[in-house]
Amino acid sequence: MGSPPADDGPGTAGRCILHVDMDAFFAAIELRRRPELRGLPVVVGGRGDPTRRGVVATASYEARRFGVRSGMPLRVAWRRCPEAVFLPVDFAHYAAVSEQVKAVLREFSPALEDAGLDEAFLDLTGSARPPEAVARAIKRRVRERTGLTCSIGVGPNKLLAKLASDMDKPDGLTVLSAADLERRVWPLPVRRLQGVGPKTEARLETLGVRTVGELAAVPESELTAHFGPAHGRALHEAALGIDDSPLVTTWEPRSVSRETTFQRDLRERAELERRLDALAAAVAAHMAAEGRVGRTVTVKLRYADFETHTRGLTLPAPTADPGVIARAARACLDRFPRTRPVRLLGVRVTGLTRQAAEAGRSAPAGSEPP
Ligand code: DCP
Ligand code: CA
Repeated sequence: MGSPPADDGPGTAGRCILHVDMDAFFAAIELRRRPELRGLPVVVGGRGDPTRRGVVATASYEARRFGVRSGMPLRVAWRRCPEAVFLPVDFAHYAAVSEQVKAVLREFSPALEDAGLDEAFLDLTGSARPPEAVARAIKRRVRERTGLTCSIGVGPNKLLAKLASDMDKPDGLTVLSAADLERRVWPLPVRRLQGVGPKTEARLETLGVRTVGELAAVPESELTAHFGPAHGRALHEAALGIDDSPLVTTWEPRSVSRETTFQRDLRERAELERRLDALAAAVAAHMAAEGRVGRTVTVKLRYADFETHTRGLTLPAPTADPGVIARAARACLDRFPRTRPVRLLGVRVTGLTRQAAEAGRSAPAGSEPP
């Protein structure tokens, strides 16, 4: 007890977790479609009318300077910052943008914990690239695709990664290892730890504990006496930067494929193309039903003598369009030497990501398969 955890920071054998947190999320989205409001205090909440009931969902950093905070009644925000621009909450729009952001994150790691509309954890353990480089690439791609900034924290667990993402907002990138605990985490107020709400904060204050470092100095037995065994232990471990909790990931398929073995071996190009189109259509329909798009189309071909080959093609952009997938599959088919009869044909799409709801809605209607 009490001994600091071994340094299992990024780059060594330990876990490598990223926490991605969008900056002033709802407000940043509103500013994207109302650029004339940039630089002004903007408050997003309720119906956007501070004379009516409702609370602040979020505020631009300019409005926060006046003391406007999430959860505050709009009326109070109005009193603190009368010149603020008040906007209504457009939840459906934010959810669509959130999907776009998550789709970008899934391109970097399939091990993703969706932690809310505007944040997620990513597991990069074992990644060959340094986590800082991946984090910079994520920030760049999120900005390219959505025009929004995020702050990223890198750490050996979820606890430290989440603390890190909040250390350099907005547009920040912070790496925390267990070795940084004393210098960078212990000065923080206990409230910043996950699992410390207003009630726990108040009870810790009666014990003379306000900072994480002060919490770390309290014997575990004292914490369990006050908070019970589970919560006491969790507080003790959090203060020491210990967190073994796994990411709660949702399972994501990596590919969608269909293949057919023919009743009789096929030779004719036209017949092969017809079969290929049908397979491409089935794959595309499955992807569309699952809300997924993919980038790489691969065709598998087995000759009558069982010799099997594949040819693949990566598209410029992910798609679930049956026409695009069928054309890519035909282009792959053209690259097989067609000398022998064929007994099996397959189409697979990999590089799957979730289709951003917004992109889906604004996309032109899918072209018909040829
Ligand atoms: N939100 C809300 N009501 C709250 C808190 C938050 O509706 N009481 C919404 C609005 C936020 C989003 O959730 O935009 C994310 O909340 P955060 O607390 O992460 O705050 P922001 O993303 O707005 O700002 P920050 O840059 O500090 O992360
Ligand atoms: Ca946020």
